[in-house]
Amino acid sequence: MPPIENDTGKSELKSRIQQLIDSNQVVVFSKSYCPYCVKVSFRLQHSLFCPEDGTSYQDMLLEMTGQKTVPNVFINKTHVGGCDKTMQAHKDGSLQQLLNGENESYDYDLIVIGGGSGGLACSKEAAILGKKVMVLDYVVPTPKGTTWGLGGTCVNVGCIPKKLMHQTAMLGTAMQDARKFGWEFEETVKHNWETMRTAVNNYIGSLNWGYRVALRDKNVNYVNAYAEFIEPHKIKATNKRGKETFYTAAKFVLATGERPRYLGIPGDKEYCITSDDLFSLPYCPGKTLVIGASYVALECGGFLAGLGLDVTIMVRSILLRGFDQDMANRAGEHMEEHGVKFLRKYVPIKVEELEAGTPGRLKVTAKSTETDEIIEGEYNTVLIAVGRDACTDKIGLDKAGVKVNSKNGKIPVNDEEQTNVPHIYAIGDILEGKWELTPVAIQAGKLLARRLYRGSTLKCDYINVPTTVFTPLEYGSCGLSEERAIELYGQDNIEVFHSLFWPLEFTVPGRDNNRCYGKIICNKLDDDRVIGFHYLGPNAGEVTQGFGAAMKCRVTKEQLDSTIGIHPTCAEVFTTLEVTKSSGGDITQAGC
Ligand code: FAD
Ligand code: NA7
Repeated sequence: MPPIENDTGKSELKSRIQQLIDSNQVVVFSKSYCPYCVKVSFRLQHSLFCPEDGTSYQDMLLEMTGQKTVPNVFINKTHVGGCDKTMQAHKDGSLQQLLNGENESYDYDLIVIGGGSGGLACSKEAAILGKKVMVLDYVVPTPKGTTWGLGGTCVNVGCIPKKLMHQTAMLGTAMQDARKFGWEFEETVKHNWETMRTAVNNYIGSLNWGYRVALRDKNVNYVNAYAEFIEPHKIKATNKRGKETFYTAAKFVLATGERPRYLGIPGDKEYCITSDDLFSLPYCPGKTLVIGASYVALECGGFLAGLGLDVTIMVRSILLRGFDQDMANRAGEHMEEHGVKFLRKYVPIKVEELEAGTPGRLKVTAKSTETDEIIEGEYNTVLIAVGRDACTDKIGLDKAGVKVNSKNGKIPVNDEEQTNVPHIYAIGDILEGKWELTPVAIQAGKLLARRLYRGSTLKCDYINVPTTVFTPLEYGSCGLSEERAIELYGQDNIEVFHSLFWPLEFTVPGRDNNRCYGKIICNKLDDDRVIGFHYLGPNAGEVTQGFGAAMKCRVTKEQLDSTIGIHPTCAEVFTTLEVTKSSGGDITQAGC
């Protein structure tokens, strides 16, 4: 029989399939000659359904379940998936539960713990796919008592306030530039911290509200309570008044994120703040010491300096560990040229209060990592940014049997974000060895829900994830650092092309000549494929996003060379890279 083309035929076929699913405990759509179908039929001890017009059935099943391949298994009206998923369900016991009709005995199909980037994406997608879903989100106040609304780190104490405050700082630079372009305004320009904080926090409030509405619209049950496992399928939820409620679910997704780490030295929790406090600080922090030298430290130190504050960054070893060190140092040099002080190779040992206030005065004692030297300094605010700990130690994972890496509290998962306990999954920042970025958590959460409830097989791809560090001169990257490329492929097998450049908009104000920099790392053994992309300059996120897509398409140096640039832009530098690092050639740029 030819495939069914018209709409009436299609809807008849759909209802025929639905009827089969609804009226049989087990249905295995199959092809008679398929060995995987035979394997599944043997496991289920159930005969196969092999329609004559198999192609039409397969097309319709694709539409209904997202799965085209056979076998396509349904048990008690629930779509199980293909051979692998059925065998997996047999292994983890969920197949037997489905056969016994036990799935209906849980309160929810899915409970998501953590309403941040990953948890919200996953819970909404699962609800869209018709599942009964609950998401629990609860913010434990910081030692300073700071707390916030629904949406997790990114919205409340991460990407969003950080980028808005970075923008505030950039406007300061733009104002200085503006005079050179002929704008005339009063010489005394001041920044008002309270106005910025209120505006940023009002915007965050609108996002918190938007998330609540979105959950309600999609029928996700949102509960503002702290969740912890008490049994593998049961959690206890404690709300802020201490009231305990218990819920069960067939499946769980852990998305509890991370919180800032403290130093464990006298005075840290009493007198210092972290990024969790900074963005809603009710007063201007004043002279600030930032402790730590990664991402969060450099971004916060960068925008505070851009607001005109006296900022010192205490660096234990290197800047931006894990990132390309050539780029990290260039970003750091630019900060230093613009007034940020770096105290290199020191670690704090004690923080004391000299005077209480908003801000008060603090004394910090630090010691050299190389000698016995002890130094002291006075600051209004000390911001600790020495990494973040996964929120996995107080959620009863031992009661559920979920394995955690005891060294860092991270959760190991397979390539389907499944923990060692088959019905418990994990996504986002708590995963071991994965990117700690909002879009990564969102993508993982969405795709997980589709695999669980739509028969999809698409997995989250953690390779070539583009990212940007919003230092005063922004740094965007995708793929490998130069160090990692050398480690993986050997110095002789890679070629690095690079160039300094001077954005046109910097020329009239006469700033930062030949400070911006672009670099690509190519694999000579693979057609000069670009395996590392690095950009230091304005709008790094916007520039890097597009090249990230090109790298997903496995762009080569030749393809970049044959791409016509957009003039006058910064990104065009990547279409004209000629000088190799190994040649030692001149990379300064003059004119276009
Ligand atoms: P989160 O968003 O942290 O959400 C976890 C939620 O679970 C939180 O609300 C938490 O309170 C809650 N929770 C924890 N335990 C429980 C429990 N037992 N019961 C109930 N609820 C619980 N990423 C970017 O992509 N771009 C950026 O520019 C960027 N900037 C950042 C700047 C800063 C200062 C920081 C700190 C992070 C930044 N990130 C950025 C990282 C980004 O915020 C995270 O990768 C992302 O939020 C991770 O999402 P998640 O779902 O794993 O966890
Ligand atoms: P990271 O990336 O874990 O970096 C931690 C930084 O803090 C790093 O520079 C460390 O130096 C430094 N550090 C760690 N412990 C100490 C002590 N005891 N004293 C001084 N300095 C210390 O953390 P971030 O907070 O920047 O970012 C975490 C994630 O949050 C990030 O991936 C984003 O997605 C958001 P080291 O290099 O180890 O010497």
